[in-house]
Amino acid sequence: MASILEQFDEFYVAKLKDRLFATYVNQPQCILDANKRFEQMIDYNVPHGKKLRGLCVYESVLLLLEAEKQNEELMDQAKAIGWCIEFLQGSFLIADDMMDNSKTRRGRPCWYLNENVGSVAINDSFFLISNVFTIITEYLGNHSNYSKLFELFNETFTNTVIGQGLDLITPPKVVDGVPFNFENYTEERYFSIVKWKTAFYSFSLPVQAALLVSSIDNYQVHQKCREILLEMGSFFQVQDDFLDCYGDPKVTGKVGTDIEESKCGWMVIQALKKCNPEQRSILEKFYGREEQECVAKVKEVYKQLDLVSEYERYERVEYDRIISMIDNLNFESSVLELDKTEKVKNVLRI
Ligand code: DMA
Ligand code: MG
Ligand code: MG
Ligand code: MG
Repeated sequence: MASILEQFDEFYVAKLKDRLFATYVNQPQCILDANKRFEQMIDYNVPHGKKLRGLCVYESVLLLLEAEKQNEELMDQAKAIGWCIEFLQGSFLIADDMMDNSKTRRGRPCWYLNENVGSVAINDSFFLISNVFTIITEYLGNHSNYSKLFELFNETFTNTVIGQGLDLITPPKVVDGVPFNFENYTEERYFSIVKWKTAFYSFSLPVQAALLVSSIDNYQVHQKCREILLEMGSFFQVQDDFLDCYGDPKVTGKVGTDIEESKCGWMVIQALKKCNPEQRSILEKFYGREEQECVAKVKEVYKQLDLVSEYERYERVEYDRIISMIDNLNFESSVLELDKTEKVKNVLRI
């Protein structure tokens, strides 16, 4: 029996791609040529990640649905929705790398840095997001939660754009000789940024989508799950920010740019909380600058403040807190039966 990942990949290769481009077969040659290029673009940007979000949908539906309900059509729908999240993610990453001035992604050059791509990548990002809605309609047009799924994706898309907007407008302009203005760099703002730019689409979306595919659409269930999932999502982005500074690019597949790009990230927020006036003035002098000597000065302050231990402490405390939120989750029996509740909890523990 193929693994869950193999089944998920097989669906992309054997079914999804053909269906996406099938509607264009009778179009003029130039449209077919344009689509050939889009196909290559999709292959570069969509299927090469860890696919955690997409797999989470498929795996969750496998856990939630009784075996006798797991027919081919419904399981294809679960995989299709999983791939929708991978398309959404691909779309955001293309744009994110351009906006963050990143160089590598998933161990290869960022898409916009490839030959003959450049700003065409903006349109490629639009193409990927438009495919999300095409796939939902193609595969789930007859599903009883079709419109709820459509709304969920649309809402999540909007929330992520808002989060990315906040991430991008928070850094002040860096001016030579003028101290960096950290006025807006509060923990409160930080957690708003990560909730909106990451937690909705990376955590809340996959599980809520899986619930809807499995015909669980009760508002209370969705709300309570969302609350926990948003906490997980923030935890995940704190980890991403930590790895931006301390991760091994061979493992993460990307080289961090948060210091150079003046990001309101977890590391600098902790540094600002712990630093003395001297250390603060070093941060004000060197944060947000391209030169590697400047980046090194900032990292030196992080080291003095022992932010690695700070991170490890955060990780431990948050992990326990989230696990106990899941353990304490319960619903009235009129909302969700006990065995279903246990299944939902197992989904949250994936
Ligand atoms: C990622 O934030 C958020 C989205 C919506 C892609 P980020 O720029 O920290 O991500 P990465 O570190 O992967 O570039
Ligand atoms: Mg980025
Ligand atoms: Mg970014
Ligand atoms: Mg990052």
